[in-house]
Amino acid sequence: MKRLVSGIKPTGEFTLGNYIGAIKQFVEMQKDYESFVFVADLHALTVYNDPEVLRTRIRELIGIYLACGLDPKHTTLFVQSENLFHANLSWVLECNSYVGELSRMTQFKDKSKNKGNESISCGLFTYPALMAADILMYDADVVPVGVDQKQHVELARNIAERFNNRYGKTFKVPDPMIPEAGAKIYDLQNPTKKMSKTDESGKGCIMLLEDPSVARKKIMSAVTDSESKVYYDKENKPGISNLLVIYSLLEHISIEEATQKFGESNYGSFKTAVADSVEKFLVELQAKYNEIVESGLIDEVLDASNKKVRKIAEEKVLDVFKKVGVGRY
Ligand code: AQP
Repeated sequence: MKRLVSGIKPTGEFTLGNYIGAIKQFVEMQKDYESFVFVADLHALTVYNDPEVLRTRIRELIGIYLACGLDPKHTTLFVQSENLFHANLSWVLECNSYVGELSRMTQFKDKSKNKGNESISCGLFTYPALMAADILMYDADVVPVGVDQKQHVELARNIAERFNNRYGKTFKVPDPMIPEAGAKIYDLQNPTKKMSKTDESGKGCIMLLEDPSVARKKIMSAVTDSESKVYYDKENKPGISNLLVIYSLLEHISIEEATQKFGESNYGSFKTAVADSVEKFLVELQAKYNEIVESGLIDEVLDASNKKVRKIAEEKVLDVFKKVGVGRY
């Protein structure tokens, strides 16, 4: 069975963008792939996070993964930092990456924009090497990610090929997998910008654990355009197109079907339908989440998976250490 590896950073309240762009894919693929899905907590350290809040978010994300339908029978869920080998492999891969290629990462350029060098952490610059370690550690065949992370998976491929050429075949070269629809969900107030969990105002983001009635209001006040016809046109109607994508994915229909359904509707009734759909999704998700939190399942799942991922990772890191010549192996 082919392997799938992916993760999410616990850097803020998890969004509908994280669900549609990432978790939904993991759930749909878990029966066909041996899946490893983790909480990328070491990645969260690239910017300052309050330690108590970070600890809370780590558990929250495991609860969300389970509530969204990741099944421990098919998916190994784990916390990245609890497998100490990720940081070891990351260092070796960092030493096999170049400043030039890391400087070309658009996420780094975006996240460091308007900040001086004295306030950008070195980790923000080098974290794609850690991401490569997360992926290459488990010999991933596919890495499902939103479109914004595709460049990092391509970098992981380059690092794997370079390492294999230098030291002999060690890593599988992974493929990124981008969902066809909904690869990027946009901010409801600024539909040309990605819906992001570290957005300061939060008005344009649907949070997975927020009060569903608040989420409803956010949909109702989403920015649209002055025309009054519902159809998909990402360039000229980014707000309506974003809502169509959200609706179609939550209702499991195509964008064409959603467009047909609302082609004659005004924006008010279209938004009401999207708000109903989002509200229903959140109510059901949160009910499952609360049940999971109370059941103690989170620790049970993590304790069981830790042994498995550490064993795989130790073997890989020792092989790498041997090949590069460090230690007494
Ligand atoms: N708006 C989005 N649309 C589609 N996919 C998204 N993802 C995140 N936001 C959207 C996908 O979720 C996965 C995990 O991402 P992450 O949280 O580890 O990092 P990120 O992409 O940087 O997410 P955020 O929300 O923007 O977080 P911050 O603000 O902390 O950087 C990835 O597959 C991502 O594509």
